[in-house]
Amino acid sequence: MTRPSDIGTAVVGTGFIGTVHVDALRRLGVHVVGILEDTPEHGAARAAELAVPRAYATLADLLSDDGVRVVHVTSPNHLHHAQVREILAAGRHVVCEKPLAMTSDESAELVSLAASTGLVNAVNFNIRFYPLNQHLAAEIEAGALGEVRLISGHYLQDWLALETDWNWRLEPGRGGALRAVGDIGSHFLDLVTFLSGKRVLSVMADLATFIPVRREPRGPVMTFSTEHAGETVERPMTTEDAATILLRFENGARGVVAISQVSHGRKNSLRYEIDGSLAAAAWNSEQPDELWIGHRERPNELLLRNPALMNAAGRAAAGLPGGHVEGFGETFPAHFAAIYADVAAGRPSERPAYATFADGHDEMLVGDAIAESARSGRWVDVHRERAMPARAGATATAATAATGATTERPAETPAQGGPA
Ligand code: SOE
Repeated sequence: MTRPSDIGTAVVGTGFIGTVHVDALRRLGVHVVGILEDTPEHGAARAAELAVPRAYATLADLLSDDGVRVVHVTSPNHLHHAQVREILAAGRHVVCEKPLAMTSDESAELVSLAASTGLVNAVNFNIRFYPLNQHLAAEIEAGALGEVRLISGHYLQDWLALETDWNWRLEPGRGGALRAVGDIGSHFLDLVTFLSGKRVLSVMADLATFIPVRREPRGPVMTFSTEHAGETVERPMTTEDAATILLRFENGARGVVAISQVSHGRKNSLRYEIDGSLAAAAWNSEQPDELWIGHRERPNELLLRNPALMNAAGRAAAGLPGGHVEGFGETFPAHFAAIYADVAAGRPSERPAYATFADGHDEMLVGDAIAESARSGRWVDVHRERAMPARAGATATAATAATGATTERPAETPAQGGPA
């Protein structure tokens, strides 16, 4: 029986999120054998700071290490496609930060490659793995809310609210043509699709660039950095600071979401409300241990994350007893535990609870529709007619065969009592 400590893993990129990956892997007991950075010197410095045994000079150097079975890709978005393709070709399982690629053509190729290898492939939509989101997804699948009718919410941040705020995501050549939508809108859309089990069929989107010229500082800047000292250079912006999007889901449900990285005071605020025919549920990522349950004919409820009151899916993602608040950092070990169970088995499970490349590709297709709608000012359907192989091991329905994406969840034991 393979245990996490038997699995050697390497991490590409050690910025804000890459460091979170390293920490989470260590909490699981996975052996982080090395890291790769943009230069050997930077890699050596970061390996020393993170107490990681090796700093590789190149990706080829990393892949020549037989002790590496899994590679986590947390480099800037424009590097994902080429790096993931090389990693799969070298027979390694891969966890890639979102968005999976820069374009849906790139992500389609990665889905096909992953399916042909049978390797475990995941996209880091970690927000699925707050315990109450895992719990709610299983409750909705068991019918606790009835038929999902309306999904509303937002994902708001303020770390790019000043014209002097800078990050590689502001450069389309490194972050992609969609910035706020690609970076955090993708989290919201993946999450509500996972929770509801319904995919987005069409969108009506409006994008806004409120800061048309920003001031790029000389030298590197970390994500969420607030240092603005030194000389800067004016840079015209072509990507969106914010988006307002109407959604239609495959069961007829409707949705509306606001996405923004210029909303003062909202540090990392994802909120959703899911209104069903029998009940409703709402959640706030800045108070992640609380799930609001709405009722018409009895008092509303507030479920505090508590393994004793959650279903099997919620319990599996929880690491601490009720009252010991779990947050953003804990979603990574919960997420990776699900992925590494498949790594230990040597292949993807039937219907993973984590987002696979097929799910990451589906988000790219939704992004294409959002960009097209913003250009045309019209409703645009998500174009899933592209023939995609069913994912290795996945039970692809007719709908998912088109993209290989599925929103079905692992079969759950019936809800273990307690509120939805
Ligand atoms: C920046 O918007 C960022 O780090 C995203 O890239 C992450 O995916 C999100 O979880 C937090 O904010």
